[in-house]
Amino acid sequence: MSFTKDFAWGVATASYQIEGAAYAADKGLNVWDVASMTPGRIFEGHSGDVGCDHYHHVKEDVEIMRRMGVRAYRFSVNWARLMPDGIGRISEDGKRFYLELLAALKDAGITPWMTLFHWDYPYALYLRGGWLNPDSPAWFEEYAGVCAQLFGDYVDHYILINEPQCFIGLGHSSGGHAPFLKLPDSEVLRCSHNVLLACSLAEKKIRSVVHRPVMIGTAQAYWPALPLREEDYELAKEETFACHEDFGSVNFWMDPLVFGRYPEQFTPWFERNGLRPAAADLALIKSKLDFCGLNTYSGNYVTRKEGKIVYPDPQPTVPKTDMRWNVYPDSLYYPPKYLYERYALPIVYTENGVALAEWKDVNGEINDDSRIDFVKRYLRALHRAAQEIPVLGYFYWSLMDNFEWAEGFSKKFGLVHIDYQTGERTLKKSAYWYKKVIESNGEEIFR
Ligand code: GCO
Repeated sequence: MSFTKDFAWGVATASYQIEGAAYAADKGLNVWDVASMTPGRIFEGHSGDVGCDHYHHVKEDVEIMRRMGVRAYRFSVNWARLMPDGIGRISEDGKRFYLELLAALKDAGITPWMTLFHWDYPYALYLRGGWLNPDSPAWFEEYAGVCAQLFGDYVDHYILINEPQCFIGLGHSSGGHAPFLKLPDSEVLRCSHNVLLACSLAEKKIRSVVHRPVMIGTAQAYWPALPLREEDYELAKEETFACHEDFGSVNFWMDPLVFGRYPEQFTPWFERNGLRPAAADLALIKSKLDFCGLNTYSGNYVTRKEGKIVYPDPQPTVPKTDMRWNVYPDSLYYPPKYLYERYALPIVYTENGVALAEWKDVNGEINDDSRIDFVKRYLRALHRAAQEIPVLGYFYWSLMDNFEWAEGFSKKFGLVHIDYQTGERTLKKSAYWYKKVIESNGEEIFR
């Protein structure tokens, strides 16, 4: 058995991480543009002002994907590039840029998967309270409608938001990402609720604007508990869905969207923090999602010892990526099953990949064998899952080295190396290997 014939073999990027051109034409600022102006927030003062400069290399980057045989490309729209004030006015330049990208993808035979929001929140809306503002769902709905209207002829696959766990959890609660807020849980829960309302309004809006069947989902940061032994499966699943009183769980976000209710185990936490969601809100939040998009890099093993739940520390032999994330290929086997059992939605790996400490060698090559090994191991696990549950696609994070948020350009996830001085693109050994994976519809991972 192999991956389905129309499996979406893809690569992923996000606007702020690759576009650069932060001050092009009438683009509005976003919270990451502004965050990078404050010293101490981002590694060695890096910013996405220029970075990979994808804005000026868009044709070349699509050509690279074509050469790699990529079938699907997940990218995001920079909200304030398209709508400088977040709502109202549309930028002609922003519109032109994304239409140019979409036309190039079409020529190259690559299916676009468009993320509406990958963290670069318009600064103009942030100044009006951002996700705390009760109007924020309607702002997002308007923006989603504009995207559907302008790009709907090209786009059948929509990812409403990327990783609410991070832009809300890290961005508004623990303060490690833009807008670098440390709000009390009561306020962060309001933000979260508005994000869910925003998703549901956007989902309905897109379907009403694009008059044909489209696929709509979200991309969730999913860092699951893994069964140490086969018999720990149910325990690991329960732990994954438990309330840890933070914003990191996947069911905290997915249950309301799929079932129209928050997970029961979260109620005591909500009550302590004054969140009493109105029944009408929950009915509205319930959305029609077509797939469950997941971003997974690793997880934590769990087991039971003498009746107690324990998370054993990894053995020193466990390989770690340059993010210090443990290489646990099981993360792509058990966890998609937990979610399919819960939501009965087909799974899409909207992100998976590895950061390595690497550089161009004296011959101008990047022989990233460890990346090939990482993807091979994770894809073997996913292949095993795909024998049991529907899996529609896999997007390697990322097409190119890019701006890794607070880590700046210090972490390299790309299949393509970027020289940030010259803008030169160089395919790494893994890019050629991934091409073979795609051409063989996955058979290459068993070689
Ligand atoms: C996220 C984002 C990506 C990251 C990637 C590697 O998960 O943080 O979706 O933008 O760059 O996951 O950390």
